Amino acid sequence: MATKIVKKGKGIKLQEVAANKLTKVKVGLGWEVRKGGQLDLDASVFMLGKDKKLPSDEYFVFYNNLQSPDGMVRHKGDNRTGDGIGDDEEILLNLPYISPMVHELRFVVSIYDAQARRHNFGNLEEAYIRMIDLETGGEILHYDLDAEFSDDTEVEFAKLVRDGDGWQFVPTELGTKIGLQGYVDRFIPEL
Ligand SMILES: [Ca+2]
Ligand SMILES: [Ca+2]
Repeated sequence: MATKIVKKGKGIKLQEVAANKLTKVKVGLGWEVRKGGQLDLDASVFMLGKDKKLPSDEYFVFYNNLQSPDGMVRHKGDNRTGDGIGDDEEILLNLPYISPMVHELRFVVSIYDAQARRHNFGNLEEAYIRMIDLETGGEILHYDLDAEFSDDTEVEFAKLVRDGDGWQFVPTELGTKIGLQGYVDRFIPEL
């Protein structure tokens, strides 16, 4: 049975998060591979307009595009091995200054080339995705990926939706097997 992994008691409470007070946020992704294995996890952010599509390719922040056009979403660089403890990949967000054309942020963690390599989160010794409110230092979300999403190859783990002057925080925990490209296809506007 799946464990409940949103840690409500830790850091700031989810109710407080809902009060649209988030400003600076960090996404942290950490993983450890079983001995002899190799697995590359990637954290990404899709910045969507009112139509729930990317205004342009540059609003997809990932390992090949480390900064959004407004500079307010910054990926600190691809990590391909997960070696070492703590966050192996980090994305920093400065919410109040995100371009007004962006109405929603979708957060996805994926396994690189998972289908060809027949990988899923269950192949990992330990893997987590977390979000931290940098103003308080508190964790607002923490998913144990190998335990909760062992059969999946990606998880859309949270979204932030523009709400008045702030952003509504919604943990989503949607496990999928469509690949990161599947998300790109979903969010690219139809010609
Ligand atoms: Ca990576
Ligand atoms: Ca690690």
